[in-house]
Amino acid sequence: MTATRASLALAMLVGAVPVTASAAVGPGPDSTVVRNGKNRVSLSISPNHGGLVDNTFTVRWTQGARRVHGTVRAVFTMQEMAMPSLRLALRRGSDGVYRGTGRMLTMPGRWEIRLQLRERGPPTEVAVVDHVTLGFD
Ligand SMILES: [Cu+2]
Repeated sequence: MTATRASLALAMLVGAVPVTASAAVGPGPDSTVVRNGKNRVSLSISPNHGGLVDNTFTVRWTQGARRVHGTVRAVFTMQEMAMPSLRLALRRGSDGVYRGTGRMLTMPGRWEIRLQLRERGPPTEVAVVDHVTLGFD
């Protein structure tokens, strides 16, 4: 049995709205919520394992009481080294929840995950830092 520990260490807002918010979770959780004004974005990662394995990214994005309807993509950038960013388009389900699965956290380390919403006007962006550690028991 392989156990991989990962945590979302820090979440912050960047992008069009000049307000910075932060959230810290851990140790070990795989979900977090970031708020900014009307935007409330929750991100869950399962199983949040590093390496060449699939992870599923689930995003619930609301503005006030409204679920957004635009396109959401996730951009993955490793923090410690120069590697090309990876992009994953999330699909909006009939339940209004965005999901995407892929081999995005390809190495252990610290990943910035930028969630970008395009609906109308300038995109709204939220950034989450995901600290992925491989642990073999
Ligand atoms: Cu790397």
